[in-house]
Amino acid sequence: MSDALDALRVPGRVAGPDEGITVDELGLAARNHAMPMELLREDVTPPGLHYVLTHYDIPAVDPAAWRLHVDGAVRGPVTLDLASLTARPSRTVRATMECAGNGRAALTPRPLSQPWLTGAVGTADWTGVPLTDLLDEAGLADDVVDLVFTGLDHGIERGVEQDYQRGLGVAEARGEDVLVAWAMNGAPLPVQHGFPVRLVVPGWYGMCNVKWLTRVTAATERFEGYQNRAYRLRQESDDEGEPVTRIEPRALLEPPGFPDFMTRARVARPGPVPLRGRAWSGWAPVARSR
Ligand SMILES: Nc1nc2c(c(=O)[nH]1)N[C@H]1C(S)=C(S)[C@@H](COP(=O)(O)O)O[C@H]1N2
Ligand SMILES: [Mo]
Repeated sequence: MSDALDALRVPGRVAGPDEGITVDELGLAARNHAMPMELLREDVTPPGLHYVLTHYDIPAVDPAAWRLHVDGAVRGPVTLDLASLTARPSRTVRATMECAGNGRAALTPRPLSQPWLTGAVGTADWTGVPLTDLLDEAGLADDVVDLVFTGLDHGIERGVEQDYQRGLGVAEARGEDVLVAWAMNGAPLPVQHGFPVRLVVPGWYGMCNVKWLTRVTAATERFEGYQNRAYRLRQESDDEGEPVTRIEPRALLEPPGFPDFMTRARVARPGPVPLRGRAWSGWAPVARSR
């Protein structure tokens, strides 16, 4: 097994100057999908058109057997089944989620990965139990610094075998809009978005929003797992970089006119063409919309 993992322990790389999208990247692009840009016209992304990114396989989850565990440095660990989670007081939060890699296929040089153009974004109404309520029930120890969220999916990244896991600082995790969500747009979560339950951290890039959530572990040391180490903003590949956290301000236009099938080049008839778009930011509300 370790020889097999060693063979997969290849460092990330950027594409050569004339290197096109690789077959591996095509495979990722065919599994995962963007939001069609014309759907920027909708306040809430219609069902099935929210972008999807899944690193490993979509796990098979039996909702009757599923449990959420809140454990680690707590006074009393809590285990909930789906019926007891959904019976608790809930709230609904509208959140625009964006993958930290949105736009990477147009970067020069281009990092090899899921080759997003601009559509790795979507907006949904998420309903769930505020995480802070579950943390209160378990009783966090005073020296907790991070909450670690574990999904039921499992795979390998750069030779590291892992469950999908992300850590989040305790102050951020206690935000009133941070949800252990069991509904998307008023319906059970679609399987590709984390059925039966996912974490939603409004304002943070996608990687924090752990799908197929099964465990929340209170940790007294900073979590240094793969997914927290992997997401860093760097200018050069050997920079130490800065951790990627909240969504940076961004704006995109609804494509005007009508498209050419192959190239997506836009054609508009002569005359005024109103341009509309949307802007979002995970740091502060967008102050002006026109
Ligand atoms: N368990 C698990 N959670 C995950 C992922 C994953 O692969 N596994 N991908 C993350 C990334 S990188 C992004 S951008 C978002 C995508 O969420 P969506 O597919 O619901 O749009 O989920 C995040 N949560
Ligand atoms: Mo992502």
